[in-house]
Amino acid sequence: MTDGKASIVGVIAKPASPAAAPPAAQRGPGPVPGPVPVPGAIPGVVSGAVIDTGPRRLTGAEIIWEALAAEGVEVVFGYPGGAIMPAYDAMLKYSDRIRHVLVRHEQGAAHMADGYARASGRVGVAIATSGPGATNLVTGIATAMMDSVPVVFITGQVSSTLLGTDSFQETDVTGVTLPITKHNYLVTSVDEIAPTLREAFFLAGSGRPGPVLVDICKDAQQATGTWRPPTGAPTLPGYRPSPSAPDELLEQAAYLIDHAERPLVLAGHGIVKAGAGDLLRMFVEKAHVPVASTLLGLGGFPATHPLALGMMGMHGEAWVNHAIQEADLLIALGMRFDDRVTGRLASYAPRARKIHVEIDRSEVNKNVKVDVALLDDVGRVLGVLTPRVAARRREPWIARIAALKGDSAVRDIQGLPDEGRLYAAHVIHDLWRLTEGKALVVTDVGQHQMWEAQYYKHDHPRKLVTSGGLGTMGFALPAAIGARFACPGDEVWVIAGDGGFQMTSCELSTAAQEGVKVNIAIINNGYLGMVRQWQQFFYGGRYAATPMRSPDFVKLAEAHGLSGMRVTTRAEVEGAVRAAQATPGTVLIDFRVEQEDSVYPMVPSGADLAEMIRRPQPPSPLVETAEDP
Ligand SMILES: Cc1cc2nc3c(=O)[nH]c(=O)nc-3n(C[C@H](O)[C@H](O)[C@H](O)COP(=O)(O)OP(=O)(O)OC[C@H]3O[C@@H](n4cnc5c(N)ncnc54)[C@H](O)[C@@H]3O)c2cc1C
Ligand SMILES: Cc1ncc(C[n+]2csc(CCOP(=O)(O)OP(=O)(O)O)c2C)c(N)n1
Ligand SMILES: [Mg+2]
Repeated sequence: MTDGKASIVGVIAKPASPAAAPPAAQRGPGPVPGPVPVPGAIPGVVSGAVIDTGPRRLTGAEIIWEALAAEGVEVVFGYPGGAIMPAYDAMLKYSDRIRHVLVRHEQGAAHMADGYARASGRVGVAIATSGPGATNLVTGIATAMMDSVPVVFITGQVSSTLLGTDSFQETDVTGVTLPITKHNYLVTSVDEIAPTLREAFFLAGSGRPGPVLVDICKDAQQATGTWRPPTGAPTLPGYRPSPSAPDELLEQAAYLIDHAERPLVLAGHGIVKAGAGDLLRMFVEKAHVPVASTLLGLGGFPATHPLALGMMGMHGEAWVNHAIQEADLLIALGMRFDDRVTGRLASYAPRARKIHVEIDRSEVNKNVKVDVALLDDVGRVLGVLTPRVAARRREPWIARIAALKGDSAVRDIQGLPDEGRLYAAHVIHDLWRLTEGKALVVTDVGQHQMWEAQYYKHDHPRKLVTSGGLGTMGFALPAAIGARFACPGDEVWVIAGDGGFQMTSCELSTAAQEGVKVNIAIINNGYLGMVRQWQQFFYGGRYAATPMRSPDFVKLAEAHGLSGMRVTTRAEVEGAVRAAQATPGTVLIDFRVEQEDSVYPMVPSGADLAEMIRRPQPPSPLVETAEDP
């Protein structure tokens, strides 16, 4: 199983019901009024109708939309321009089948498609024109690539007759994106459009998911060809998206697990992607193995489960990092031993044998040498392993980890007296409490991202959307808009820094025009906080280019026709969050938090995992406590 759930069954035109929103083509530029959308349905899109199966003569531009509809696409995020104009013109005929969301910058389209894909498990779609439109997608493509997110990017290209002539808005976008896509295509003739898009969706969603770019020449869009609805999966010689681990290796893994006294599961993004959370729970409950999660694995295993330890790595829990260093067996499930996770490789988990379950051969033995590599889907492996491992208890090991927690549990500062100061940790803890841990949270990158990982306990998969591998500032707002389209019934919260939010704040306008409801918490510390923290710790406290002045975020929201609030004390947090929840449309809250707080613990880059910088004790009021109320 993978993220790719793109259906080959079509979503077909049938007359819109009177209750449905008007087709996108008829909408004016103003906000689209109306209720919060129904779960599982994109407003204005009629799904589940009967497919027209016969071949038809259509333009390449029309074939693009037929192909998208055949993949089950309900929403695309994009921005028009010359080389993609034929496709946009044809789109008007398909507006009751596929909703187009007009972004304010192509980077926003990429992140929206990415957020849609992460939240739904389906393939996201973003569209842009050639040249600057395509190059504006690049950061979003790289973001999706680093975190293995299935997105199909469609770009217009100059006519095939002009290729290589430096014609207007010509960029070699397949060349530019070669290293940051799972695969890419340049399409020069109308006959290639349908089979190429078919392959693109298959590649994006199968095996280790990832972004695929299809660059389509303008003359191919304008020419006429024959559209045939696709049947069956494409045949791609040499592409083996579903490897299968041999039985003897599975036996070896079961043996190592049965004979380990201090085993630890490292649960990664692959658990979320494979939808293997329940299988993981059955496995660890039987074998009695505690679970540490990567940032992208959070939610794959319920944070409130007794065997859940929390996040590992640079800003992970101290006891998790110590447990990794003391473990005698690591069972790495769908995670790639990122350097933020391992610290210094030479001293990483020195006492542990290692089992690595991984779908992509290139990840095996890349950073960490392992004893047993199971090249397979993690869900399938867990399904096979659980009946083979012994049911046993490991109380001494569990007790040892509890002792490691000891008085070092930094978390849960909410019991501290309200001294009138507002800490980011307070805000995020309160958000967790006030949303009952059920919100779909989309974070930006920086200190607030780490505090979210530490203080918002995710019990469900796909409810934390965050850029891990590339760490892309500006990700949160557009990704949240995309996630809201994927999960219209969810309460969506953006948690962003004052710096990163400004990188894509233009998408407030998209939220307003499209009538999208997301709540935005800006953790406003007046700094590029994470960089400031490094300057404080490692650069002698010299704050080079990190103090940051911001616009009045409340007025910014209001300028977009949205609601804004400002919170400066902890006493105001609950009222503001409740008001945001109750207010229709996107709401922004500017939380003015302590400016020079830091994220603890911290493993300095390249240090041993056990060498953590810990929160200084008084005078800081954030005292470490073992209490976890
Ligand atoms: C400021 C900042 C600080 C950070 N600090 C931390 C930190 O303290 N701790 C931390 O954990 N991260 C941290 N990160 C994130 C870190 O950089 C990585 O993105 C993250 O650790 C990667 O997690 P992962 O390996 O689970 O996911 P991915 O990078 O997505 O890797 C998933 C792996 O699973 C495999 N896979 C996918 N599907 C399947 C399947 N069906 N079956 C089997 N295998 C599959 C993939 O091939 C891939 O190798 C930080 C990021 C930022 C921006
Ligand atoms: C596009 C981009 N540029 C630069 C960085 C480097 N960087 C990482 S965190 C950070 C600071 C983020 O500041 P802010 O958004 O205010 O969040 P805070 O850390 O203060 O919570 C910077 C500049 C990045 N990750 N992404
Ligand atoms: Mg900041």
